[in-house]
Amino acid sequence: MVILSNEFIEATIMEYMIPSEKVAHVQGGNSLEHALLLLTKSGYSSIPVLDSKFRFKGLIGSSAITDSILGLERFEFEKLETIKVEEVMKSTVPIVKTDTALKKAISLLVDHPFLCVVNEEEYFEGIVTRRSILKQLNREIYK
Ligand code: 4BW
Repeated sequence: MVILSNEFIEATIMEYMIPSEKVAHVQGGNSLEHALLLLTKSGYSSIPVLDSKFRFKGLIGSSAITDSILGLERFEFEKLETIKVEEVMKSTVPIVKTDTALKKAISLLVDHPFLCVVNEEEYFEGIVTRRSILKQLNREIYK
């Protein structure tokens, strides 16, 4: 039987967070063309949307973008530069605070590939990904 250490179970998400400066993101006022370029270049399927003050606003993903330009018979690519990210982004997503317990984050990560972390003033601090948690869990299992 694998017994997880208290250190792991009682940790807060801060220890596993990818800091904001390393997270690819867009602003709500950016065009879908800009967002799609960033998503394609970064290789990520979904990234956070922030406002000009670095407050978290939602998530934008490549499938939401392609869906928004899907016409009756073709993709209307010319629309990419006229539609703004804030019109298409998903804003009802779970967010966690910097002091959220790891246990809570793990249960949310069952349904979401990553969680956005905000501080008390709602400013974006970074993300916690499935990978960062599974990496540590893997270490716990084999130590
Ligand atoms: O470009 C990549 N670099 C690395 N190192 N891994 C990647 C990359 N693209 C995908 N991956 C891997 C990761 O293991 O595929 C998984 C799923 O990617 P996703 O969801 O569908 O684009 C990645 O799993 P993860 O690290 O647990 O990340 C979960 C999700 O978190 C990603 C993406 O939506 C988001 N994400 C991760 N790091 C990010 C990020 N978004 C913006 N900036 C980052 N630095």
